[in-house]
Amino acid sequence: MYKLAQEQYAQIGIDTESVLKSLDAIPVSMHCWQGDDVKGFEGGGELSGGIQSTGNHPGAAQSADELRAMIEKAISSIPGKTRINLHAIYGDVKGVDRNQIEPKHFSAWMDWARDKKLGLDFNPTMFSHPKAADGMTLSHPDKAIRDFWIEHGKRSRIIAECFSKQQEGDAVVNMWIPDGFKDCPVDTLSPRMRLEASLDEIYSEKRQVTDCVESKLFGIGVESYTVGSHEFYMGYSIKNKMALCLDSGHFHPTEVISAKLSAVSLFVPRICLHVSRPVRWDSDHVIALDDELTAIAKEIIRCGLLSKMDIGLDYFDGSIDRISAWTVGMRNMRKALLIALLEPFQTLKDAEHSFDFTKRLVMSEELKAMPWGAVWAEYCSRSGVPAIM
Ligand code: RNT
Ligand code: ZN
Repeated sequence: MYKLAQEQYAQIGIDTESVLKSLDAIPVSMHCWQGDDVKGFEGGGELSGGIQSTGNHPGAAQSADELRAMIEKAISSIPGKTRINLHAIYGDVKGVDRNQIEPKHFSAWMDWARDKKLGLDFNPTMFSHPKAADGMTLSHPDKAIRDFWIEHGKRSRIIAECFSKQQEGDAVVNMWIPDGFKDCPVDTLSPRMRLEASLDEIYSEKRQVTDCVESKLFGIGVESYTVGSHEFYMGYSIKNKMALCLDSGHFHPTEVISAKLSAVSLFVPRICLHVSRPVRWDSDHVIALDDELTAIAKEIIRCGLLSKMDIGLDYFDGSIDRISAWTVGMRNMRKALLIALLEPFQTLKDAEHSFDFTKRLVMSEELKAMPWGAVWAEYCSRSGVPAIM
């Protein structure tokens, strides 16, 4: 099947062998928090911050060792270069408050990652904590609370710098905070001024990491106003020449991140993705191989953005087997990238540049029936993972 597919793609000018090489080299960062419904290992505490994992499927990880074993199992079905995205609550942090975390609390993860040749990324955890109970962290009016979270942010960057030093590719440190209001605020400016000042302090020391800020539209109980909105972080990342994180679930329901990539790429040095699947709200369903996922991958490839992107996944479904949730999502991300790489982009581009929109449409539609599945199966078997699950 692969031989036939290879011939068919050669006819439209696509060399499947070089496509497979490119595909295999694209890193995709797998979020650790799918393994235990974003609970972490501090011991106790409810998930807060307007996000929610629903479902009660058995098998959520109860310890870091269990989580690592689950990740290893997932990776055995995932081809290509995988990174692991950690949150601060996943270290050996029982009894350690967020403003006390140190690299030593993540040494088990670092040893494991070195052994498995996996890159690590990091996220400060600015939710599910008594000091986030007012629904405000870095933008809180109380300086003591802001300082607590600033300290957490600084320490997160120190930990991530240790990751960068032991691996290929700097660790991404993604900053997402839940701050906002359920009902309409009167003063929308002051919290944003405080957030900007807090961030400036967190980033005041230079570190060998990819600093990244993640915007959001709303969360549960934070429906009316989010301090770190898209405009806020778009502006902040441009001004401070840092990476912007676009999460597929963080915009209005008909607004898609695939439509934002080319424009944003002109103004920020890096773009990180939290690829997710919002169903009517930021529900964080497992990503499916749907039109938007394919569109995201096509935009990345067509615009030549790979070298300035960090692709990560962000979803959490507790109603199904959690290891399968990872493998389905990770394989779908790679399938979408494969479909995008197999596109005779130059031919389509030439048609468009000469205003031959008929050819553009005819080709685009015909391409949908090309045998990319045979190329995928070949890729999986060469990578030593199952072609069919
Ligand atoms: C929340 C953000 C954030 C979290 C993770 C757990 O809406 O998407 O990225 O999902 O940090
Ligand atoms: Zn996210």
